[in-house]
Amino acid sequence: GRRYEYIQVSEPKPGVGQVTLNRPKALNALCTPLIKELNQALGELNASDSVSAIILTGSQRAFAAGADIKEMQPLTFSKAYTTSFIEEWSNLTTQVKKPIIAAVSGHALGGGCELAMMCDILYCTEGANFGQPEIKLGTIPGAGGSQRLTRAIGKSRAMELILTGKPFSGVEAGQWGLAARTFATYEELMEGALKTAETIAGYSRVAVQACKEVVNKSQDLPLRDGVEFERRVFHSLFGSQDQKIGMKAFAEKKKAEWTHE
Ligand code: CO8
Repeated sequence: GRRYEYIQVSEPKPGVGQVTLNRPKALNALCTPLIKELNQALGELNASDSVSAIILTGSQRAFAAGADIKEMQPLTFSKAYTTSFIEEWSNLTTQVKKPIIAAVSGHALGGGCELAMMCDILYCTEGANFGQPEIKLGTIPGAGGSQRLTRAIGKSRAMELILTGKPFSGVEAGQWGLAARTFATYEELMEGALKTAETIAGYSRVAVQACKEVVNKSQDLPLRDGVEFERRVFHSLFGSQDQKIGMKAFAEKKKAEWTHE
């Protein structure tokens, strides 16, 4: 919409919200005002009663070419430390309870790669250009890249990529399991992301939020605790209307009409 300078927000299908990074002159480099707008838009989509799933995307040429290097260049340690530089990036993973699908085409470098990895499902084009090139700038990944890339593709590969700064392709992202699916073209990518978002939006919002919560717990908890956490949440869903509605619809061979309660 008109309210934003660096992003666009839309609802391409019922139940689906989309945020499109829109700073083409800098290949969607993630300056602080862009991150502020992104957080605001995601907060609103999260609170919206009409949205169940979210797509986060950039342009065909760039998902995002990283944090804004020109903004960071003069930054000092004391300034970064006292202002908790980039801490608000984590809002994306903590405040948004609805699933976010990253649709990545073109460059996803540095903070752009990290932003994509913060999302719940990552789709990309085969030609997408991922990488953690911070080492070339005399620094390191700062928005979770060293942790999320390593968990996603294993230590040896992540170490090699982060230490050399070498980019990797969408094909490799798919082969290594960083991307859930890859697509030959940009159009197919956007269509695929929309289809998946619509599928998710067709389910009970209560169950969808619980799915996201329990899967994410697997990243933080040991298996035993994770399985126990899952069971507790599973038990709690017997308190939802939608569990009754879903199972009744199955028994009666009808389509469930979710109340999201
Ligand atoms: N920051 C600021 N401006 C950028 C960035 C960036 N990350 N990337 C591209 N731009 C700008 C260029 O400066 C250029 O602007 P101008 O026209 O005014 O010179 C414009 O975008 C177009 O870029 P290019 O002309 O370079 O386009 P090419 O097609 O020739 O090259 C590349 C595309 C390969 C993507 C190239 O632009 C590039 O290498 N960009 C930098 C990639 C990079 O190093 N990213 C990592 C940044 S560090 C980081 O993300 C640290 C994360 C820490 C946590 C998050 C903190 C917020």
